[in-house]
Amino acid sequence: MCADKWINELWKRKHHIFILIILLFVFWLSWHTYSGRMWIPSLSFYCSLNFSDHVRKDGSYLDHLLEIRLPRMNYSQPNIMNPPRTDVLVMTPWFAPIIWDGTFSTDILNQQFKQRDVRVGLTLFAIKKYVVFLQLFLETAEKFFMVGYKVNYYVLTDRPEAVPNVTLKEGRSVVVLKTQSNARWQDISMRRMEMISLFAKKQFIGEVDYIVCVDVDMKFSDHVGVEILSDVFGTLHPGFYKGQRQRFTYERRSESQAYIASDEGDFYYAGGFFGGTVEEVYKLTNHCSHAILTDKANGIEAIWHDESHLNKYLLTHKPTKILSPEYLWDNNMGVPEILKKRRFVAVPKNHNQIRNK
Ligand code: UD2
Repeated sequence: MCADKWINELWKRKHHIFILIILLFVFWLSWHTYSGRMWIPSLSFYCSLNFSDHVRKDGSYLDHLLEIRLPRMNYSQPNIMNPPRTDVLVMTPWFAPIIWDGTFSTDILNQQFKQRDVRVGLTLFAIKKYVVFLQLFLETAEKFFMVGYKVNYYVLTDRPEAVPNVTLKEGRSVVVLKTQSNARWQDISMRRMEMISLFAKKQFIGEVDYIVCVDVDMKFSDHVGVEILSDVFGTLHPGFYKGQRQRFTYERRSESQAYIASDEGDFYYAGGFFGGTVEEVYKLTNHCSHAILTDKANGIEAIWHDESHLNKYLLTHKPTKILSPEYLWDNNMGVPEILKKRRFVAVPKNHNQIRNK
């Protein structure tokens, strides 16, 4: 008797139950299409199943992959017996290329990257007085940085009203992201890791393919293009590219998360120029910001702040490309013979006048 009543009730509500089942089915399928990108887009799984595991298994997505096909091109043949650079290391022991002038063809790379229609984000922190560097930075970036590509300059600043109005080429924009300031310059520098990881997750992932993270007290003075792009890249510090690992200014106190022993280390990377795909930059910055917080909780601050943590990360997670000091030079160091180009150069600053102001 009781069961009959139940069945009757259910039958009356059959439409509701049907809708509920459909919703549960959609939820279940979209859960399986979740891939670490955004949850909401994954609900549109009917149109884009690219990242779904079960679709990967069936392999049909292979038929829709973008084909990069180079046109007939005119360039000099690579010569095995005559390498373009013999004066510098151009490859690491883990087969990551080191980018020096003469080692790449901009024409070939542009053909490849243009067909992929890559979008590049550049993060730029201008907190407190550092807004004074923005004008020159942006003007020179428009001349030399990723010319011909879609670029978002993400300017993170506590003074949005001080961001200059620079004329930009088509497809390029300045995106001002208001952020807090810190009392100490060391904290401002270190907090960049946290802020980049937060915005990578919340914004960059939906807007660009690669993120390039640089210091603002710099200017471009020569071509910096897609030759720098790779999953994760770091840049050789101009002060240490020739040095022995024992002499690198890594963090040497074992209590710090950034600790590197004196018999370890490949290169000394500069804190002022690194990047990669949004996913890899998220991993890097999220890792470093947690390491910085752990240090803080343990009452220790790494000797060169975020740069020390970056060096530790790139030791244990080898970069897939390395930029030579052409990509981060300081004219106080003169111009050695091996440096054919100075592409991105420090703008002289008076530390006392600019820091903590
Ligand atoms: C080196 C590194 C830098 C960082 C720092 C850590 C290079 C070229 N630079 O730079 O990346 O690792 O050491 O000690 O390798 N900033 C502000 N407002 C401030 C202070 C800093 O916006 O008040 C931002 C700004 O983007 C600046 C960056 O933080 O370019 C790094 O600060 P810095 O340039 O004063 O540090 P520096 O020259 O010691």
